[in-house]
Amino acid sequence: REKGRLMSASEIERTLVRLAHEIVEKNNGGENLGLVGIKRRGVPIAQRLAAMIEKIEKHPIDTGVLDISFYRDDLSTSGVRPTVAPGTIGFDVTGRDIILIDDVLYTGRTIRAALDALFDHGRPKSVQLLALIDRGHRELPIEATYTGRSIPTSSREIIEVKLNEIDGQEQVLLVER
Ligand code: 3GP
Ligand code: 5GP
Ligand code: MG
Repeated sequence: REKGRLMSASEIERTLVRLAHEIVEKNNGGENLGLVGIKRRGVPIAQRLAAMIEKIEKHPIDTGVLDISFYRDDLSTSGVRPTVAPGTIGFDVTGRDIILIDDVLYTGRTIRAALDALFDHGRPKSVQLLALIDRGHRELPIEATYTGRSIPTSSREIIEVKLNEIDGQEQVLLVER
């Protein structure tokens, strides 16, 4: 059941522009940056931010993809963590300042698993975290370096992030399960 719209298309756009500038500011122009989007909706967010930073700073930004479903401790039924072949990121993360990017930050378990997966690919110089929405309810000591919006939610609520590249529409909705 829809309870309201949290962000419109133009609000998403303005928020991403602001986050792109924050990233550039915190990383001295971002020559050493690599952006890594977490499937699925972290990926278009990472690509859009990379395009914005490239426009601001006039140098290319490496962008990669992580699919962490095999690394989630609570999604593995056998109790044995499956091994995932490295190589999905597409550039060498060693020595780089990596920004992990997800649409919604919730318990933090996805990010813990993403750090595992990331370090299987190499040894970054630093790792920062960007979430378009922080909905609270953390179960691990993980916080975002860059946050689009902090939206306190109940555990029965879900944030629906709709992005053109995946959903053919652009908005963020608050929904009751
Ligand atoms: P995304 O992968 O495109 O970001 O986790 C799979 C999808 O389910 C996610 O999409 C996310 O948007 C959506 N989702 C919504 N609520 C939840 C939730 O509470 N937990 C998980 N794991 N996924 C959720
Ligand atoms: P975690 O609980 O590990 O922080 O989040 C699990 C995954 O589900 C992450 O990819 C996160 O983006 C997604 N997720 C968690 N809660 C929500 C939600 O309310 N809405 C959406 N769209 N994604 C969510
Ligand atoms: Mg997500």
